[in-house]
Amino acid sequence: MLERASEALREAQRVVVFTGAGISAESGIPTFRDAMTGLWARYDPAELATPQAFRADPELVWGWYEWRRALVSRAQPNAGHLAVAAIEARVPDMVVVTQNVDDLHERAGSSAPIRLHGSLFAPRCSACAAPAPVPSVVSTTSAGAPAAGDVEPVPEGQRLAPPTCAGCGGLVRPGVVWFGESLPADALSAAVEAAARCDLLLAVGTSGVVYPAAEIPEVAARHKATVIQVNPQPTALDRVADVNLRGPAAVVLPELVRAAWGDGPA
Ligand code: BV8
Repeated sequence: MLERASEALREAQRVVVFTGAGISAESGIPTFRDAMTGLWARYDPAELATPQAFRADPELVWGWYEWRRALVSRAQPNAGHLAVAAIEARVPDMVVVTQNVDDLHERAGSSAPIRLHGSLFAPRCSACAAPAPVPSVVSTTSAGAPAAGDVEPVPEGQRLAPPTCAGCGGLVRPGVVWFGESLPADALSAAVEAAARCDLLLAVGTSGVVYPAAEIPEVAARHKATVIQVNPQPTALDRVADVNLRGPAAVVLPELVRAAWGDGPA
């Protein structure tokens, strides 16, 4: 399997790497469906990641996203993210399409991932949509405000009042795509176009259940690209994958890069 996958990767001229929450799991970021650890266990993420939830209880939803942003800010990219950047360094025509809202691909060296579901680091006004500053610190600790730029851990389940827009006074919301919201049209069309023209798509760490993002590997398969999946578990994408590499991204992706080009990611 690894031999066939590495040969296809080495021969590929146009590559798309399509990632989900699983690629960040080994950085300590819970995947979307197990993100509800601890106090958050009593909420269904699909309920919390909605405009309705934010309207009903903005402090609960803002607290959840700030907890996740603090977690990401204190995490490091893992060998899986680094291997994706290593592939980008070897395949000139390569596009990263991510469903994730963390910034670990960028921090690993991927230049400009297509972000289908937005980012934890691009808050905006929920009323006038003006971009809002990322809070420099999350002032939740009673031990005085940490130095600017330090992101204190946010206790799980902590309600936090969202900031208000400097322009119109509206509530600031996370810059992510919630369930029931349309994906950014330019990002989605760029991702579909990249999938339609690639000759290899690597699907990493996604359950393939959230649409329309989950269509991306299907578009590649329809256009006769080789689809390789990296995931320790079976997923909805098994039916479109030509090769299933069963294992964690931080182990399998560096192995794949070494097998394809003889040396590990820098
Ligand atoms: C929309 C941002 C139009 C927020 C997220 C059919 C067609 C179209 C839409 C729908 C449809 N049916 C239902 C819908 C609606 C809905 C949807 O798809 N629902 C699903 C649940 C059925 N889709 C939408 O609402 C989308 N919008 O359709 O707009 C519209 C407009 C108006 C009115 C109606 C419709 C918007 C969807 C975007 C939602 N936002 N994220 C946030 O992050 O809080 S989605 C969220 O789930 C994540 O961001 C992630 O992108 C997504 C998928 O999760 P995964 O990344 O796959 O993560 P998951 O936990 O599921 O799986 C992790 C995988 O990793 C597992 O397989 C595991 O085995 C693996 N793994 C674990 N460890 C490792 C690993 N892999 C490798 N290595 C490891 N170490």
